[in-house]
Amino acid sequence: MVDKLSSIKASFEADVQLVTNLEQWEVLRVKYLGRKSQLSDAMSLLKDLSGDQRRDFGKHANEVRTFLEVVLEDTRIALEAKGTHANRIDVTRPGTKKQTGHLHPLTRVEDEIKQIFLAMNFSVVEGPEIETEHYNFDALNVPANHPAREMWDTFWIKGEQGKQKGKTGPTEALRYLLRTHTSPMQIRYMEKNTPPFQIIVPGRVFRYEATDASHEINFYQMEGLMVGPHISLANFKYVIEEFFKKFFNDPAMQFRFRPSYFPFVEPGVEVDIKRKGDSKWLEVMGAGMVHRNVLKAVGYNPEEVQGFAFGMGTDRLAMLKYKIPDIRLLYSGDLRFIQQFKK
Ligand code: FA5
Repeated sequence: MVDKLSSIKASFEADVQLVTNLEQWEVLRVKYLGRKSQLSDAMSLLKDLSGDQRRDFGKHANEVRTFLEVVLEDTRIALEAKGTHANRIDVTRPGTKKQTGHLHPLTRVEDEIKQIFLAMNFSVVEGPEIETEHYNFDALNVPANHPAREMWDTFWIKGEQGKQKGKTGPTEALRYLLRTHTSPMQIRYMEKNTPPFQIIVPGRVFRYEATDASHEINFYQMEGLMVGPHISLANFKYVIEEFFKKFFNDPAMQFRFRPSYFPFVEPGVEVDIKRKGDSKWLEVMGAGMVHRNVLKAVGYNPEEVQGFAFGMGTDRLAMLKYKIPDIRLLYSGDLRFIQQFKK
């Protein structure tokens, strides 16, 4: 009988060496301490033994049971510690990259433009995307049937939408449209503010035209307006040259100011730039001195204050800066394109 206990203990000692995880440990526990274990069988024979034998055997069996319990418990603790250890972060393993959001290239370019003008003491103001015919055209010296309206193919909103309010408003019924440029904000701002001031107006504009690599029906502009006593084209030239040199980080870039026509400025200019490495001139904006008629219509005296205004295509500037070959990529929602602009 005592030999039986010794052999249980020996086989347990051999088996416990092979246990490598908690599942195997549980199997081992059941095998050696469970109700159907050899030890349990041996104990059940106790009742058949005589007094001394029973005492000796019982003592021995209890020692073996205690031994098994202690070793099993130590083994469990060791296995658990090993398991916890395996779950710990291994800092030497390559990590999994977290996908984070970032700004759209157009938002980024708009922010860059704003920062440069803010540093020159301009304020940022915004206006409505749905405009009245009055602010988009009439108040900008483009009355109905004026041929210059052809310059801006327009999305009109059906029906008449009420009477015009405001200093420059006509009395007739109003038509609404999707603004074709950010210039209407020139009028809205001048109606409510007194010079001197300098503002930029970022915003989305719409044109009813065919799309191609450089034309969208929905794109972004950045308007600029500076009004005050003695403001001249020389001020415009300085401000805009400063802006472009900073925007393209090219202090040696060249500029060309060509005469142009926009009904709300006189004289009107088109600005071309040539950067380091550019082989030809690039047209970047329309601009000019605010037309006397426009100043008068908002209640300013053109003898006392003058101003310059400009309007540039934010998309086109983004395309030039980041060498984007097709404007439509900016609106494609193609993540392969967008993710190139992660900072
Ligand atoms: C205007 O919209 C005038 N309001 C600009 C202005 C403001 C002139 C103040 C004088 C004083 P224009 O139609 O040229 O002008 O548009 C200005 C810029 O918008 C263009 O130089 C170009 O960069 C951009 N642009 C015009 N049409 C599109 C288009 N379909 N897609 C993308 N960008 C365009």
